[in-house]
Amino acid sequence: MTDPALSRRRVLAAGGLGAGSLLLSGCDRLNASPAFKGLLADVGQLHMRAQRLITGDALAREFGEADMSPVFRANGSVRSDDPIYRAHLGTGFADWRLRVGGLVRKPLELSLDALKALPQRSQITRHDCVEGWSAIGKWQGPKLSTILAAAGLLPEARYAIFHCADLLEGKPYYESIDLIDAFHPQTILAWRMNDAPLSEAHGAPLRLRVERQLGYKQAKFVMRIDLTDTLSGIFGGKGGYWEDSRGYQWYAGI
Ligand SMILES: Nc1nc2c(c(=O)[nH]1)N[C@H]1C(S)=C(S)[C@@H](COP(=O)(O)O)O[C@H]1N2
Ligand SMILES: [Mo]
Repeated sequence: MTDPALSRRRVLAAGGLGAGSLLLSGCDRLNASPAFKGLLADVGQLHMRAQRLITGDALAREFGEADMSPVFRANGSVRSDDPIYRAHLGTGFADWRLRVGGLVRKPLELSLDALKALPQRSQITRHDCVEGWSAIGKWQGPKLSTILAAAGLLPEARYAIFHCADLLEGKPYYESIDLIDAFHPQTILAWRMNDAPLSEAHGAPLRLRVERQLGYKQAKFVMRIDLTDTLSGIFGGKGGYWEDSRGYQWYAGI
């Protein structure tokens, strides 16, 4: 119902706010009432929640410095025996490059310095491993969205695949996320953890932090990011090392 005359008649029938000025002052009075303000706030919350459900933009909870775990254990691979990786580790990753390719307009090769020079995000979040432990840590690095924007996605791009330097039980570790999580504001490529450069055990020089997902999605030792239109044909086709080998859930939302 958008007929102004009709809605005006309804207003009049409902209690007699007549002229424009009266309507205004009526609104002012309403606005001043605490109950009405509360109602507006509730509607705002509801709208935000609904919108985030639709856009997938809900943020993972962030914590304060005081909440950081005194010990953040390292899990899965805590080193890579790949000779090229070991050589890069030995030289402080000075000549190492993160490669970004696949369904992009402009493939990139980014040095650690280049990644550090991009706008940074820092976040204190809780890491939840399916093996039954959690830890709160601080992560810093450029947003993945910044890097993907620089590479320019081709229209067919659907997934970002993270190729890692380590093998688990002889097989390369890898992970993947869709573009909603890839462009999520808390999805970063962390080179810094708890105010220090990432250690080897935690995935030096670079790891994924995708904060609304379980521990196994947080790919360590990330060497290459490939944009694809499908997960099939990549290793076991289920989108990740654990997904392929143990049938772990691909989305792995917390
Ligand atoms: N490349 C690689 N990434 C990985 C793993 C791994 O074995 N290799 N293990 C995963 C699992 S199961 C967890 S819980 C976290 C552990 O991260 P942390 O060592 O920093 O605690 O890394 C994830 N990312
Ligand atoms: Mo894990």
